[in-house]
Amino acid sequence: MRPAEGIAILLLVGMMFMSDSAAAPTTTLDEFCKNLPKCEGIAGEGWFRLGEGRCLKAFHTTYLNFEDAEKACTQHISHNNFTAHLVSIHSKAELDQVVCAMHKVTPGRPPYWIGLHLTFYVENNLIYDWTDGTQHMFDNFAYNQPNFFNEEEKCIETNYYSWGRWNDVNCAFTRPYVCAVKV
Ligand SMILES: [Ca+2]
Repeated sequence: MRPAEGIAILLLVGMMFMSDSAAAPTTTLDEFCKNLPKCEGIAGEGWFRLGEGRCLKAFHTTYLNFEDAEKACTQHISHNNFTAHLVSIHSKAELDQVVCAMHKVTPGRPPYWIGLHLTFYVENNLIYDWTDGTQHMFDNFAYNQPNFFNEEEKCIETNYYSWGRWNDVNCAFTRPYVCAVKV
């Protein structure tokens, strides 16, 4: 064996060891998400099924503030006369599908915008609504969130410390975002 080959093999073994040890938590999510059904009803790549009648896509390369992210969904995506919005989430099953769609394109777990935002508050009474107009009945906030810090945090990001956990932040922050549309 020539020295260069020996070094190459050592490097390869080292890389395999590193990726094995570093990937343990994500391998579980890879396994959990491997059967996420693709969405056949909408044009373009990267769309996955959401619940019974929607499709979703994680737009991971463009960072926008909350308002512009919602506009990116409403102004550029529609299907059969339905307009897309930032994703609304109504059950654990839907939450899992959103997490998997994000994880497939960004295993590093950046925070993403979802469609929940504060629409009314008086003292400790905080009312949140989904931008698509559906009823807000399901929450998955992280511990001690939402905290409405400095009375400035009115928009909801997900993946706060762990996949799928929500946090209220300043709407001017820029985040990648998840759009969903009826099909
Ligand atoms: Ca917060």
